[in-house]
Amino acid sequence: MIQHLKNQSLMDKEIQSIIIPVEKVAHVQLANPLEHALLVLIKSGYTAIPVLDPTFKLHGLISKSLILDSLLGLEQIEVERLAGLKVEDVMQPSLPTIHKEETFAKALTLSINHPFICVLDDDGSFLGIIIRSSILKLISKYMHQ
Ligand code: 4BW
Repeated sequence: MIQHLKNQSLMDKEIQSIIIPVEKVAHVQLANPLEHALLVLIKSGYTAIPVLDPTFKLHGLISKSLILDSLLGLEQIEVERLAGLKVEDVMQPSLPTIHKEETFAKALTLSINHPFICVLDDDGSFLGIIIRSSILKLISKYMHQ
């Protein structure tokens, strides 16, 4: 199968065709109240989403589990903590990124451990994300050709 995929040059392809552009990516800003991030996560249905700044630079990732962890008291969830926290206090600052002109092979490797990968421009601006399901869909398409 790998030989087949290589013959089809899938692995050498750039990843532009499967990028979800920034305007379609649910995201929050560094300075947003944590409660806002929780609402975006609940309403969008996603587990985790990117954190950007006002100039669309990527700063990290916020997830339902990071938020719940931040509310964990000794014996109970302390929901009142939500009011005093911002996204930047709780976000995970490291997350996988890929340059828009890198190959599908790199995106595939990163997707083994990450459900989505952030795509960056030459100047580090956030362009969008590549999601694991798009990667699997493309491989499936090539396999069935
Ligand atoms: O709202 C949803 N619509 C659809 N069609 N599928 C969904 C939705 N929410 C979840 N799913 C499915 C997808 O198959 O569950 C998978 C895991 O979701 P996640 O991780 O844990 O919220 C989804 O897999 P995926 O499409 O490969 O997406 C992988 C991850 O990428 C998601 C989420 O963290 C992120 N993501 C996907 N689309 C996004 C997004 N983040 C922000 N904006 C988007 N538009």
